[in-house]
Amino acid sequence: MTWDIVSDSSCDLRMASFESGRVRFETVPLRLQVGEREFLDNDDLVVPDLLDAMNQEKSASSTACPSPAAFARAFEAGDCTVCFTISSNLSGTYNAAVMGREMVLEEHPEKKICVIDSKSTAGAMVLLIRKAKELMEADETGDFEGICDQLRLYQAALRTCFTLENFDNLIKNGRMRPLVGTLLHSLGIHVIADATPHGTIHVADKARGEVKTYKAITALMKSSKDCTGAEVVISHCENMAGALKLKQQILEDLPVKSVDVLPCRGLTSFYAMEKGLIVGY
Ligand code: X90
Repeated sequence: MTWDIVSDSSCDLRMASFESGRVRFETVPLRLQVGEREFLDNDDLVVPDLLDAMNQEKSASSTACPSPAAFARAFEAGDCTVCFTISSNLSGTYNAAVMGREMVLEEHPEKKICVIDSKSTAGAMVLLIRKAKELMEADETGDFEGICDQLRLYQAALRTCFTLENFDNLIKNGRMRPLVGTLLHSLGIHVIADATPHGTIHVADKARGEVKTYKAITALMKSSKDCTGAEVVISHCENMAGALKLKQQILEDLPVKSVDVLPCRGLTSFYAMEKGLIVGY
């Protein structure tokens, strides 16, 4: 019996950085359309090339979820598969995965496939993938349903918040309501947003200056749940320096267990844009 984890590419974890003797990991890429150019968000995508293309392009850019067939191909590979997707309130990816599951089960009713809506993206999905890997590697009885139940509970306990220099792509593509006050950015004010329990985006706070922004993020994290022993994953869009400062602030302010930093892949780079920081915990 083989264990598989499938995720869409918004998870920010690259296939090449996953290691396990027992569990296979595959990401199904979203597509990023920048003017006439299409970028497939696979391990080969070079984020600075994507950002350059976005900076040069005047016409509208957009993204598209994977097809059900792309998920079906990924699901056919394993006996027991858990799949995580970006919030179904932000993307059609979850629906595509559910349809891909149905396609595979028609042909192979013996396969076990569970699709979980992360109600988030990025770091929260990394944490779900990590937990799934741990549970699968430790499994001795083939308790697929038990593992899925634990992952659903873990999903519900995870939180996400983020701060971006630029919310244009989220707003232009209808993933977020326009911000009030367009002068915010020029005044050095940073907007801090978080994921609602339904997986939609909510503007939570504003802060002026870098230090105050990071402190406001840790205050938001503290008020959102008890962070004792929490694992935190920061993904950054070409902003390692900011990610490391935020990590330091989190370690100073909160009793978390760990803070990992990783670069955004294509989809989250497209929306977070340069300097964006996304925190899953
Ligand atoms: O189907 C598609 O084309 C994909 C659409 C994705 C839209 C939004 C991605 C935002 C990623 C900001 C972090 C947001 C975390 C909040 C989760 C509720 C970058």
